[in-house]
Amino acid sequence: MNIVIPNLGDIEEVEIIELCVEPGDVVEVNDTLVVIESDKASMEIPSTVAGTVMSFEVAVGDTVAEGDLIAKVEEEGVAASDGGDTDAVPKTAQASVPEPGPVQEATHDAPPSTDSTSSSSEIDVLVPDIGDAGEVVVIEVAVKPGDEIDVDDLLVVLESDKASMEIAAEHAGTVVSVMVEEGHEVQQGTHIATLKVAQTSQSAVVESPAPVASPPEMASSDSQPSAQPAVAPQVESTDQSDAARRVYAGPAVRRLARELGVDLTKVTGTGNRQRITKDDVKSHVKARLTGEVEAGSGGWPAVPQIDFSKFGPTSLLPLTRIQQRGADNLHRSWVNLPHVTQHDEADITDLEEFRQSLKKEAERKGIKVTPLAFIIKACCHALKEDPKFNSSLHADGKQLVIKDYINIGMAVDTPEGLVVPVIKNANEKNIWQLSQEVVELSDKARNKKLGIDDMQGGTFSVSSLGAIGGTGFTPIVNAPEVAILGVAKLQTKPLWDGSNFVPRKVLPLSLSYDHRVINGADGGRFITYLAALLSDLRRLAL
Ligand code: CAO
Repeated sequence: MNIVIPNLGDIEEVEIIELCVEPGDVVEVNDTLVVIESDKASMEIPSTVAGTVMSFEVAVGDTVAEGDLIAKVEEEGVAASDGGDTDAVPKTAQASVPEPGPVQEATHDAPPSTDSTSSSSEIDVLVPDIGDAGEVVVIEVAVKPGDEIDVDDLLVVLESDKASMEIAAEHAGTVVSVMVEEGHEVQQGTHIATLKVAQTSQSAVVESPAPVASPPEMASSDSQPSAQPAVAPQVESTDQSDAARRVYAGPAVRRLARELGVDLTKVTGTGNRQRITKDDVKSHVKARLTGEVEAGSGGWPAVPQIDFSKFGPTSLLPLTRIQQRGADNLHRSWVNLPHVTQHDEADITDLEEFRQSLKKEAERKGIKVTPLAFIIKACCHALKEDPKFNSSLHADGKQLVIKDYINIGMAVDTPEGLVVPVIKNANEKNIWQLSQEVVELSDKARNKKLGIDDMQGGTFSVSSLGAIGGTGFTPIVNAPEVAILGVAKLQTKPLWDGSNFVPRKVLPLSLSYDHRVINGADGGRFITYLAALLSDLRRLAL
């Protein structure tokens, strides 16, 4: 049986980067024979028959195209001379391997992706052939309507219970609409997004291929985590003589590694042929945390791993996806940003009186007004006063990106975990509008109705634990923002008015900031100004 290169979609040539077996080896159906790689991704070519590998017709480094002969496999029970030299295209996508098949087949098999009702330059992006994965979950939506995208820019990330895959744009252009949200379940053919392509050939419009999906855990020879949010692994050295330095990991794994600051060359892969899986990356991080990784390899101080069952019964409580992602984000911020937290108190006796006086009017309007709306309003004023707090540190570490808009992220406690929806252009909204948006966004958060857009673009965050309690806490900055305000529970305290102690309503404030961007004096001025605004609302009119 001749094994040939299968349909590669619109990829013309690929390189052989690995021969996985040797002549004489006995293989089963779906055993990988070779790994090929394009400039977008790599994929395995399995044997379609069980038998003995007679010969390889290619060598590592060869460039091959669809239909090229790779290997000859003598089928079990079929004599070599029986004319069994028929070409066999591996049917990876239909095989019962535990991972989706190569994207190129998906591309080929995907329904025509042109929306017949839309203009000729609009292309519908569909979920490609995902093998036997059935339904997969959208775990990340990387674009929103209006975004300009380039070829290979990431659109969405899908995840099955076995692996994740990235769907990238095949055309440069503009995102017209995004049909899916995080958490949506999709399957082959599901409409993901519509793109308006900037420039496309006639054939691309008429028969536009589905986007290139990088199959999970696809091997790649990329030996360096990319600094860019690259979608597909970049082809670098494929030097087989130095196999130990090769990094075998798919795009999703590379992304995770980048997010966690993991050098993939230091990770031991446990997948097929030492391919690095997400679990490997996580185990590596755990090992670093527990000091199992050798000293000097960038490990953090060790946290001992303890068998708690030695001391009594234990059980495992799985974390929700939101909790897991939140943990990653908080950890990333905590280890990357030098945090300082500054505390102060605002006398909001007058604010509370005013707020109570609004109750009837608020009821008529159907709006619930809590102190939070005033706090957000005051934050907007303070951010205008010192725009450094409304900035992000530029990647070069030498300048600040000052944002002219003010979008306030609001921490919301939900049964699934902490989420931070964003009140856009909060500085342009009045107390009624802010109050309404606080309620709307927290309702959406608790009902799992937040869209990606609701959670993007924050420039400063507020975390209010006021209704719950506490006298103060140290919130973690929601990086790449540079500051966050924590609000604790209002208390009535005796304050000295110059001649007497009088009962006043005092609100504890805790401002955490990135000390690379904000120094203590800035922090002191910001929180003092904020407290002054809340203590005397007339100042908001200045
Ligand atoms: N002190 C005392 N009472 C307060 C208060 C404060 N600082 N802030 C709010 N309250 C009161 C409200 O006035 C309301 O009382 P009334 O109904 O009598 O007016 C009550 O507490 C409940 O408020 P709420 O929680 O419904 O509304 P909110 O606007 O204060 O907060 C939200 C909304 C979404 C921020 C909040 O519900 C929430 O989820 N907070 C948790 C945030 C969190 O988990 N942060 C930690 C993240 S780690 O940094």
